[in-house]
Amino acid sequence: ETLEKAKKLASYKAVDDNVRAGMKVGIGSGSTIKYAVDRIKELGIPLTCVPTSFQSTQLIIAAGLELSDLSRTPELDVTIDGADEVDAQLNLIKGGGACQLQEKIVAASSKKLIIVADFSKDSSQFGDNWKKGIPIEVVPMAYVPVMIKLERSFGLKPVLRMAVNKAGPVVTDNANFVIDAQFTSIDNPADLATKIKMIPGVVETGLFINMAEKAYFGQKDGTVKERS
Ligand code: DER
Repeated sequence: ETLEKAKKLASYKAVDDNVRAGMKVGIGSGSTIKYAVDRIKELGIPLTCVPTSFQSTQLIIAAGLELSDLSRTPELDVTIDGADEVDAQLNLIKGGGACQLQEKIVAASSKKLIIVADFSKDSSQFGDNWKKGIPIEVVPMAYVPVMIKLERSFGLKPVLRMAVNKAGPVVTDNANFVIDAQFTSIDNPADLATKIKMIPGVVETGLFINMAEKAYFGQKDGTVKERS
């Protein structure tokens, strides 16, 4: 349907523009990245892939691509990943799929971070489209004090992310919890990202500031809008 077609359009264009034989490629997580892996498989080019989650690992294996990790492949040519929202400055909110910790580590180990998304992720400011707050990965024993600080110090509205197909909270691939911190507007995302990261117990935030090189947004009319 429309969204899926838009995800596919963005992913195919991004892979064709940015992935070449012999590259070391970080593979993101979520539903959009699936199409990028499909395109890489279709092209049949030899390359080494590093995952960003159990889901990403499964995508790489299912596509018959060469699977590596950051211990063996610490410097990547490009990482392709999805996002929950992209602002006018190419800052990202990620973590809708609770994979932001490994995604940020892999993205930071890459020369380029390329974002693939449908039109619904294309915002000028955070909060224009994404209403679920900033995903924050926390150590389970600290989640209540972290929620208190998020509320008192930054006026955020923190909610512990509960699982759907499992009783209790979502547990990430790194055995942590996720807090979704709802906001009305974020004046200085870089500043907020740093301050949240400094709260004891916070492992990583879904604010990817000044990291992405280019974003591809699939459109309803079959075109792809690019922002860099
Ligand atoms: O969890 C994540 O960070 C995902 O990359 C998310 O931001 C995008 O997932 P989607 O492609 O399914 O929207």
